Amino acid sequence: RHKFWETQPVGQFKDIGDSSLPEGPIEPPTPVSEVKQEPYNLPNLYEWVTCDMESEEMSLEVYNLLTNNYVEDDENMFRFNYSKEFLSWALRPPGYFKSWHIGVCVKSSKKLVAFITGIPARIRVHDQVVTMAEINFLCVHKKLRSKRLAPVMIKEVTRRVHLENIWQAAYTAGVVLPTPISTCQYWHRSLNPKKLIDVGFSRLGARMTMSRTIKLYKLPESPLTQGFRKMEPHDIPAVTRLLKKYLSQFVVAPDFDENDVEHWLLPKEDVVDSFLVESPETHEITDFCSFYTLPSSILGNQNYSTLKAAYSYYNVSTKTPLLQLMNDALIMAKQKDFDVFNALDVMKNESFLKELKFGPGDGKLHYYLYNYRLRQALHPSELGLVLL
Ligand code: MYA
Ligand code: JJ1
Repeated sequence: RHKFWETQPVGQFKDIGDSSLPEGPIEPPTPVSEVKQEPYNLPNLYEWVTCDMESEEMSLEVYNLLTNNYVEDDENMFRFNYSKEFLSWALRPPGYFKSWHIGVCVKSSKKLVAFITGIPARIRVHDQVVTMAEINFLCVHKKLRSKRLAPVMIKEVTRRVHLENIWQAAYTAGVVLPTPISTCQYWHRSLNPKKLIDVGFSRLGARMTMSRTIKLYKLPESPLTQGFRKMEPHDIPAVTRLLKKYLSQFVVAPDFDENDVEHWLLPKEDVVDSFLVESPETHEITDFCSFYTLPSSILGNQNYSTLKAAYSYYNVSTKTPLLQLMNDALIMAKQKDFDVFNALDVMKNESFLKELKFGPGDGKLHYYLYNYRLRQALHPSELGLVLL
């Protein structure tokens, strides 16, 4: 059934439920000197290109490929439209490898037709911190689909990750592959219900009028929690401590240091927004919330071309109830003109989704590890990891 994935060191469907298999790496590392030195072969018309994401020209090519060919919903009404600034942020974290930004182009014209990326990350699984690659942005041009290009690209990124002496990876996908460590549900909170209905993102509920719907989703103009403010550079040490402690309760979570927090969580306009609660009395940082900006192109609507979506990222509550903190996050997203606020049922999110009027979407997100076996699949609430 999965001619490619059956050959890879990943959990296999036939092994589900076999608790005699040990947790941890599926195959051992080999000396880096034994890693294949030459790239895998591509069909003759194509060649590998290492994408320099610092070059304006190259990042525009990547942006255009993804804008026209990346992930769509099951009815092909919306397509993710990551911005150039977002891609530059997502692909250049501390310690990134340019060699992991891999393109395939047509030899004759140099046109970019496929892409896959990795970035380095330390991810804790139970009590083991493992250096991994996070694999994302796998994309093959619509005209080149089903030609088995994806397996070659996955093998090539694997080879280049191995060359850095890294032997595990984490990735997510909307499709079921061998085999998910967890399956999460997308939830959506309408901020601009009229537009969402007009573009077919949501429907008018039964026995609901447009004006009742608009009233249902109304939010205050500004956040309600005393001491709620935007995160600033001087907050990095306190946010790192808060987040480290909070993430320690999940089975799979990133192991963030101050450099990671600076990169991933310091606000970056139109890319990532982060807020915290500073106690008015003690000036302690007690709570934190964040979301990233990922618009979708609306395919074939007369009136609108983009849906502005915020995606829940890392949230920490120690003093402010999570429900109240996320209500303030919704207020900030509305203030910033987002149309919808999306979240997965990871971490503690289940505790606020229904009460804050999120509804389940038609999409699921499956989480995977490469060359690392878990004895059992995880409940989404055991996941402390959000990939972009
Ligand atoms: S998830 C986002 C994926 N991108 C999209 O959905 C964008 C729109 N779609 C496309 O561009 C194409 O349909 C893609 C497949 C490129 C997805 N992850 O070339 P093919 C398997 C893994 O004929 P195409 C993200 O970015 C499929 O089961 N495998 O197919 C994370 C089949 O294998 P098998 C996938 O449709 C990516 C084979 O590919 C996916 O032309 C993580 C068919 O190849 C998928 N999303 O192209 C990648 N979709 O026969 C893995 C299909 O066995 C990383 N397939 O069933 C693994 C870790 C590597 C590093 C390890 C380091 C140590
Ligand atoms: O956005 C998604 N679904 C929307 C739109 C559905 C359009 C028709 N298919 C949806 N809307 C309902 C919202 C409604 C609001 C009021 C309350 C009730 C709910 O359900 C879905 C997620 O649900 N998104 C996708 O399908 C996009 C792909 C998801 C897989 C992503 C793979 C990522 C790869 C990563 O690295």
